[in-house]
Amino acid sequence: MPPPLLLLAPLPEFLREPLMQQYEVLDYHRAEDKEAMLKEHGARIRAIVGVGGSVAQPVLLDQLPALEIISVNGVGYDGVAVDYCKARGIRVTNTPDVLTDDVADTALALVLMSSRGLIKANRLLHADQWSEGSSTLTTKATGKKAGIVGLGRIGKAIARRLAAFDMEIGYHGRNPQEVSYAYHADLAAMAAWCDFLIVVTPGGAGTQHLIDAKVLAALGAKGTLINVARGSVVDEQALIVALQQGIIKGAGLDVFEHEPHVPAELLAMDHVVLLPHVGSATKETRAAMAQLVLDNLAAHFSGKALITPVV
Ligand code: 8YV
Repeated sequence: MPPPLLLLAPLPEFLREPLMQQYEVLDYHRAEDKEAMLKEHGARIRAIVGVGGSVAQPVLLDQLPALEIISVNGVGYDGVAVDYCKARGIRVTNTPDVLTDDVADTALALVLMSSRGLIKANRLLHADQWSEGSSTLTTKATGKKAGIVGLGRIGKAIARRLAAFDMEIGYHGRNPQEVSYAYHADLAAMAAWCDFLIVVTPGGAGTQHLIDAKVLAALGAKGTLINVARGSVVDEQALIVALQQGIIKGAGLDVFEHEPHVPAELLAMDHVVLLPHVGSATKETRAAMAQLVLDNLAAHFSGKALITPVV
C-alpha cells in the first residue's frame, strides 16, 4: 500500500506526477470540503508535501495522528510549526542550497532593474517612446553601499555578486560572522548607512515586520528596499506610505505579505519593480528542488537518513 500523503499546495507536474505514482496523494488544497477530507482520511496520513510558506500548524496537524514527515518544496518553512513537530517526532525537510544561486541572481536583478530604471525603459521602448526612454537618467549601481538583512547561504551568495559590482557590503543578523563584510548590530543604523537594503532573512514570528516605518525612515530618500525573502518581514502598509511620500527612493520586491495579492497602491507606482515570487523559478532549480522532496520522502520511507532535514 503506498503511503497516504496530503498535498497542501499546487505543484509542478514534474513533482506531482512521481508523487502520484509513489504515494496515495490527497489534494487538500483542492478539496472543496477540507474538513470532510480530514475526517475521512486524516487518521491514515503519513506524509505532507507543501511549498515554502505553506501553513502546517497544530490546528491541522492535530488531526493527523499518524503523520511522520512534512517535506517542504522550498527553503523557507516558516509556515510549519517546527517546535510542535519536534515534540511529536514529525520530521521536516526543506530544499536548501539548490536554489541559492537563483534567488541571489533575482536579488541582483532587482538591484539593477530598480537603480537603472530598466523596466520603465523597456516599457517606453515597447510603446515606441525611444527618446523618452533614452533621455531618462537613472542611478549608478556600481560602487554603492548594500546592507544585507540575514547573511545566510543566500545572503552570502548575494554579497559575492554585489562585490563584483564594487559595492561596499554590510550585514545585519543576530550575531556577527567571520566574514570581511561590516557587521551592523543595529538594523536602523545599517539602513541609514546603505543605498540598498536587501532582505533575505527567513520569515516567521521572529522577523515579522522587522522592516517597519522606523527602518524605512532611516533608509531614507537615497535608499531602495529589495525583498527576496518573505513578505511578512516587511510592514507592507508602512512600505506603501514610505514609497508614496518619497521617504525612500524605491523598492524591488519578489515577495508580498498576502500572496498572490499585490496591493493596488504598489501596482500603480513607477518607482517599484514587482515580481510574482520567481526567485527560484528556473527549470534547473525547480527540478532539483522537486528531486530533493522526492529523495527526502524516499529516504524516510525506506528507513534511511534524511538528506536535508530541518527537524
Ligand atoms: C518557492 C520559496 O517559490 O524556497 C522558498 O522558500 O519561497 C520559493 O523557492 C516556493 O517554495 C514554491 O515552491
